[in-house]
Amino acid sequence: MKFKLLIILAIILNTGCKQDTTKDIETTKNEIKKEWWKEQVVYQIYPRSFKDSNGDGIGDIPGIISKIDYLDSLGIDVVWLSPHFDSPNADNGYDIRDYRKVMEEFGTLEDFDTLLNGLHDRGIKLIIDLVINHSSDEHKWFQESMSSKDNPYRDYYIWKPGKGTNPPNNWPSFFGGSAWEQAGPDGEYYLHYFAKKQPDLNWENQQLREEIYDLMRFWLDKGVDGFRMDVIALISKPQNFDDMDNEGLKHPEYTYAYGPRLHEFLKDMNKEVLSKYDVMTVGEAYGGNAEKTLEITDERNNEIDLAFWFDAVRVGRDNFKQNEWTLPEFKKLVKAQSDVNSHNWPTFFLGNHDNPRVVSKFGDDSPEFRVTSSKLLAMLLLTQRGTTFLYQGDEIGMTNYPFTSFDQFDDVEIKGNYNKIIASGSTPESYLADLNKMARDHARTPMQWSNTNKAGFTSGDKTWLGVNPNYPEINVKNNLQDKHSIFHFYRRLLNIRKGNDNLIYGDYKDIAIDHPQVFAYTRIGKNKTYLVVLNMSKSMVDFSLDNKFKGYNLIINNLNDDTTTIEHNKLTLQPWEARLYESN
Ligand code: TEU
Ligand code: CA
Repeated sequence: MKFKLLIILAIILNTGCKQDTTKDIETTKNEIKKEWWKEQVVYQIYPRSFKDSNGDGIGDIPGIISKIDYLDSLGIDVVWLSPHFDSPNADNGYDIRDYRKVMEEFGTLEDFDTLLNGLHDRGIKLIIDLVINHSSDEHKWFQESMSSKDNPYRDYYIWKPGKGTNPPNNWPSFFGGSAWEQAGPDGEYYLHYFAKKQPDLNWENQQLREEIYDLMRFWLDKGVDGFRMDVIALISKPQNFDDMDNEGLKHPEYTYAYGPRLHEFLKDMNKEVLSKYDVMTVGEAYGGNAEKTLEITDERNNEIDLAFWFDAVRVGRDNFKQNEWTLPEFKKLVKAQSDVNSHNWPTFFLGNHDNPRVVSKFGDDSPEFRVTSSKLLAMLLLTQRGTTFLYQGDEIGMTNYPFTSFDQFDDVEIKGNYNKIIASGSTPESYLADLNKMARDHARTPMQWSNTNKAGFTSGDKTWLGVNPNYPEINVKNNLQDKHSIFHFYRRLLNIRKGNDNLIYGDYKDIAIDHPQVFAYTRIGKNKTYLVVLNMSKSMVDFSLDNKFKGYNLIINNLNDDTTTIEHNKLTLQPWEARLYESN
């Protein structure tokens, strides 16, 4: 009897021990400080393309207001509004003429307040786009600055004399041609990293910095919940203004970004402005490497909260070419940005207004797999570690636009770089083929609301950029009606994520990083582990799991409403199948 008891005791102790070892491996490695902005899912609106309220073919703020209930029903937490400020639209609002005025085509300041209050009433926050690396050349500061060398605003921008009949140096603009343009009565050149109509502001000038702090306070005092900061890593300019060598010219962003005073400027902005409000900031950290990006978001440095890294989103991209890429390559980039130390908090996104549609890049937009792969991408997006950014239209699986000629594009970047790209050996046909993979305009076509005229985007008969011809099938109305739609899948996942500390703060561990078709990872929370298994291919795959996942429950998948428990360690995954399991 005694002996039997001992054996039973030994068995109990033994299993107990075993469980403990697994637990040991699976406890979170870092104590992460909880912050509201770490827990958000942000929905990006490109106002020009979201919803037109007055039939002029251009989206506007009253249009967005009419869709607040839609956003609320999706279940997102924050709206990021791409620039809504007064602008001559050389770059669709990323060229601001007056930082305190609303773009006339978009509405009025009253409309903005109505939008802000409408969102707040439903518990949705609003962050706005802060474009402070450059302004419009039509901004009054620039008009003054250009007027004479002695004007008090002269130093708000960066002016240099030319070298003979040439610009001050060989720096290129991202949007084609030299980064210098001659202007004003005395023949000097001003610096513009982007279009000629986007002169770079001179952050070396203390008074300019104060002006920017003031305009930030203007919007913060209205109650906005933070900023997305456009090309923030570019604001401090390298001061030597030396010519770039050939290597430098291939990727000028590495010369332009992370200038000598960037940290100083960001710390000062934080101290003077941001620290006085409970807001979130996310910087577009284009042009740096991991180490540099981590420095601006390290919480011990008091600069900005979050940054967008582009390595994963732009996998396979080389300037204007989208090359082939492999899944392990992508997974390694995701790991690098998701698995950062406890002093930083990552962001996760798969697309935005500068990149192609996510299903066309990362999924399969063929009729056979568009819905399934869009849902898989929804699961990838909403189970990652980091503040999450969802771009408008991805929640209904909008695809790239089938461009057949150059006059269908609007983008200043495409037009500006045409000559350079043809001169470098591309033919118009090959450039068009490249653009069909990566152009910014894919993400900017009007949101597809219904199967009626112009996809229900406008009541008029024209739109500022063409509507994708697939709108009769791909639209919000269809998605809302069908409970198995992409929209409803997003909604269910958003609901699983909301307030779920295990999923939000859990450690990230890729469990099959070299697998060529399957993206599989765990999110190890304090008292629950999630297992995500994604077949990112159009063939069936057998995938083996470690025994420790036995007993995990399938809580949502993208093929049917089944829920099951893992009994065998071998899963058979259908093409583009996505599964989310939970430990018990
Ligand atoms: O983007 C900066 C940026 O990284 C891109 O312009 C990039 O150079 C390009 O997309 C490569 O294809 C921000 C905004 O997001 C973008 O819309 C603006 O055009 C740009 O800044 C200038 O404000
Ligand atoms: Ca309009």
